Amino acid sequence: EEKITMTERWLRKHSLLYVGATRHPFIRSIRDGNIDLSSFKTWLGQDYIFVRAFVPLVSSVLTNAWKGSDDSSNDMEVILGGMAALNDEIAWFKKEASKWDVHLSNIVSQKANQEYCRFLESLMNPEVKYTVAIVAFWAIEAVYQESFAHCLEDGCKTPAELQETCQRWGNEGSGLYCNSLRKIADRQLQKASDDVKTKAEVAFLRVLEHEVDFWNMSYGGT
Ligand code: HMH
Repeated sequence: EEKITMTERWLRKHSLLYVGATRHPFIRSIRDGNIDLSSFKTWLGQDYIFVRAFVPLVSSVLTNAWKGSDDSSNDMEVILGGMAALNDEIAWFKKEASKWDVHLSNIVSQKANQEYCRFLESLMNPEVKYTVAIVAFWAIEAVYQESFAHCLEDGCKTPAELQETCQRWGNEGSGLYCNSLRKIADRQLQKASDDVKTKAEVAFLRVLEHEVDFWNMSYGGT
């Protein structure tokens, strides 16, 4: 009998939803070079709001790693690396927004974004186990990594002015970072109770659904 990890099992079981999140028409339109630039600007402004709400979640996961992980020094280093990248990302959003003439201070969070941010907040609840939060965290990062890596493959027609965006999430280092998060998630899942495993699988599915809604929101334009 083949031994597979829990995340691998879930990726196979929910592959339709996973592919829906990682190969969304928004991503396909970048890859095919026919993206509507107003969609891209919508995504840019909304994702800036999202990333700022993501920082407190990562901070909460970091605290839980320090308190409750079996390998807290490894986990803390990986998560802290993610925090550092987010610091960089916020600066990048500001620079990119000015390039596209998007005014970040005027942007209002749209419904799908508000709902995703509310979900992030729910993961910071003290009752939520480290295992559940780290699974969600991995899934959030993995969807972006895989989506944008898809726009960098040979033969893509990704517009030159969007290459940097795709590189930011789709680069090799970002892939290694996601693998580190996935290893932490699988290690935690291995010793988790059935109840925690179920909650983690639900959190994984919620992330995929929110990601699809987020792309839909951007794809639909302003
Ligand atoms: C909506 N999901 C969304 N935005 C992001 N920046 C990431 C994931 C990963 O960083």
